[in-house]
Amino acid sequence: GDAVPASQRGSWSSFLKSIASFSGDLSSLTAPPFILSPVSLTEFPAYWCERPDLFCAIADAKEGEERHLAVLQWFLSTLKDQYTSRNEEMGSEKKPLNPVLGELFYAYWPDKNGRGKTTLLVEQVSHHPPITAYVIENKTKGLKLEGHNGQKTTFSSGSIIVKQIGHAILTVGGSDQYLITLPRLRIDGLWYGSPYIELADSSHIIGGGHTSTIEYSGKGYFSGKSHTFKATVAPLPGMGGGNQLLPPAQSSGGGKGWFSSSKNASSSSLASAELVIEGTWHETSTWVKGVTSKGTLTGTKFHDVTPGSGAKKEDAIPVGGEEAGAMGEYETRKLWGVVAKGIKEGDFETASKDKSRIENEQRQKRKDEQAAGTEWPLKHFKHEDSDPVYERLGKFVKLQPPTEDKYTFLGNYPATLAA
Ligand code: 0T9
Repeated sequence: GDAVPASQRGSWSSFLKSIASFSGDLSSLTAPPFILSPVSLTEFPAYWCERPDLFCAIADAKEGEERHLAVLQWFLSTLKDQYTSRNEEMGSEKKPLNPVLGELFYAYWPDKNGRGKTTLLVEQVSHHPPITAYVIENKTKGLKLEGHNGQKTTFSSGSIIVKQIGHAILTVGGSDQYLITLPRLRIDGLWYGSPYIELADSSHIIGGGHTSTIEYSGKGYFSGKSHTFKATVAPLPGMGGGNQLLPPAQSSGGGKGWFSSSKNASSSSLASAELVIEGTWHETSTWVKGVTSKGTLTGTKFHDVTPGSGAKKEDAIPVGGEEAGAMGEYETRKLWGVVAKGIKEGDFETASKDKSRIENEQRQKRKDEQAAGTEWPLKHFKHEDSDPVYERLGKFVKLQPPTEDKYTFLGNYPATLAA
């Protein structure tokens, strides 16, 4: 069936034509009303922590293999929220509001069962191209996730291909660091006006003496099923810290070591120590090769985000209104308030009028800055041209590009988040 309202067919097909003849920054193209989302991209980093119990479990896991697997389990469990939640909540993928430079989103997940408060601070650090920087922190657990996100889009045989720019770094206890890279997206279903995301290629988690390579595929690929992945976890010898690969002679023995319960006990090749998990990222996954330091887990469940599963979803509580004080006009829900209300209530005239007002004001600000020879100052982050942690950890899987920009959080939490 066709999800495009009859009255918007013309504007949808011209929108598709403009996408097809365009590459780079899709966010600035004007789309027909039925495909608009009332939510700005500055709210998206909340997806990283909508299952705070899994995030906090990382801190409780033993450094090394066990913690690396906790990071992988949390990461996989964020994918459903990151990439299918608009379909579930709004019927299809929608075009998010394109954040303005300096736009802010502050939110938190409250303390529960002694896990402590988890805070989220987001700032739009670039408008052209759009780049969003964020920090998610739980001081009680000693967890900090810092990252930034941008997109490079192209069009290929009816689909939008989105290459994600940026990465995230998770720090546990101040020094145990994990580099997280981001998958490629393919937006399908455009022709019928019901876009959805499929993940493609691969992404990595590197840290804790291990590396995870997560390969993604969809309908018509190796398994034929949507939202399929295969994660391969391998130890990184010589990385220091965490579980290192020990030759069999030095292994502790007793059935719990890397090799003792495997058929290849005499081999010290990396491949024999590999762990493999397969499944669908929006549902569940299973250990396919599960000889871990905790015993043999082959055949048992690895992650589960189906409704009613253990990994509960909790929406972030936004800090706004009175409390937002210092954010002023730049608080995302305040800035886009009229536009969002218009989109939700079908009053697209009001929505587009206010959207134009915001965009014109922004253009004027940039002109004024140029005339004055000044630049918009970032509030919470400092831009750097390279990221030493990305460079150091990325070498293990020969990441391309070999370095990336970095947005370093200045640590200047507003009082409302610090408490
Ligand atoms: C980081 C996420 C990202 C942002 C969005 C591609 C996209 C903008 C970026 C990558 C988050 O961690 C995860 C989820 C969804 C991604 C968005 C989906 C999407 O369609 C938009 C792009 C810019 C469009 O709006 C394309 C036009 C639209 C009509 C298709 C629905």
